[in-house]
Amino acid sequence: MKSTKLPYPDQDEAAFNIEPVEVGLRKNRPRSKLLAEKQTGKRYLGGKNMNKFKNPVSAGQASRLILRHYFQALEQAVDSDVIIVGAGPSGLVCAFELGEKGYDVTLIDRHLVPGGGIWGGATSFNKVILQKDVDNILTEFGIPYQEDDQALVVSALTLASKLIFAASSHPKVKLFNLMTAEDIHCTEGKVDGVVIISSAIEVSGLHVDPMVLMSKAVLDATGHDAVIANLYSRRIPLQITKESFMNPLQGEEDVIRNTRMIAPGLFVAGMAATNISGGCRMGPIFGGMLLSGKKAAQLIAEYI
Ligand code: 48F
Repeated sequence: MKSTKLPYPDQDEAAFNIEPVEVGLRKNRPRSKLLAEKQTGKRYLGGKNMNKFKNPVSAGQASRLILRHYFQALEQAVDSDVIIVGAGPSGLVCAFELGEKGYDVTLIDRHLVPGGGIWGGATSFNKVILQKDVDNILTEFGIPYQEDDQALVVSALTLASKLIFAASSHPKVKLFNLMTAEDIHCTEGKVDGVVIISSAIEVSGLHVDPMVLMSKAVLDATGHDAVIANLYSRRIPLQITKESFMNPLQGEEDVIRNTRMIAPGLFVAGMAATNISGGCRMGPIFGGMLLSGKKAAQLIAEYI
């Protein structure tokens, strides 16, 4: 019977085992390999060695490391300087800015993938538009842009991933996805913590108690729902005026102006700020969101 060789190493490993030959650096070897060899001083051996790990990781080792490091971070988040609820553009920028100022920041988002409303651009066309005024912020975050018709055009995917990277890799910021804020902690009228629960438990509707993370200030960056501001207002009524009609020229300035402290220790930014202060809706233009995050960081730093 004729055997058919399948092009996968696991199925026919011998076919892929290329014996390494000790030759010097040859001119016709790919540049990337030559460079790697030069830097490491080791010969790139090709096929055979790629099938083996010199430092394999076992399942138990992986579980242990994940638990150790996740709960280490979560324990540190029990007491931080600032808790930011919502990792959309305003929350991510604020977290990074506060981290840069040296504050310990806990950033939580209820979704698996942070980034909020950035990813889909406008009606799923994945580009977003920003005012030329914020080109310095894009440069700060290493986000490439194109200038066209007096505005900046950016890939929604790049904007989301770069902001997430900047916040989640910052040593002063702890970002927890799949974590929902379901209430606020208040001491003598001052907001000083957030009640959290795993999003999986929240979605399942199981009867499980949440737990509390404490901080000196809390930022509501939950977008349209302004979850935290509304939770506060349920107990101590705030003057809440819902978002007004779509008008980006107006709305982009409203969102920055309405970024503020609304109760002792409680701040609002982004669409949450618009949605409690009657600001105009602004669609896929993001300069206001970035500046709102920056302003929130400045106000919070002055407060704590
Ligand atoms: O809505 P969102 O992107 O917030 P934003 O910073 O930006 C708005 C823009 O994306 C866009 C726009 C541009 O002109 O209007 O809509 O105001 O992101 C809000 C984040 O908060 C999370 C949610 O998953 C999202 O990623 N979030 C909402 N409720 C909770 C929450 C909650 N209860 N707990 C934790 N995270």
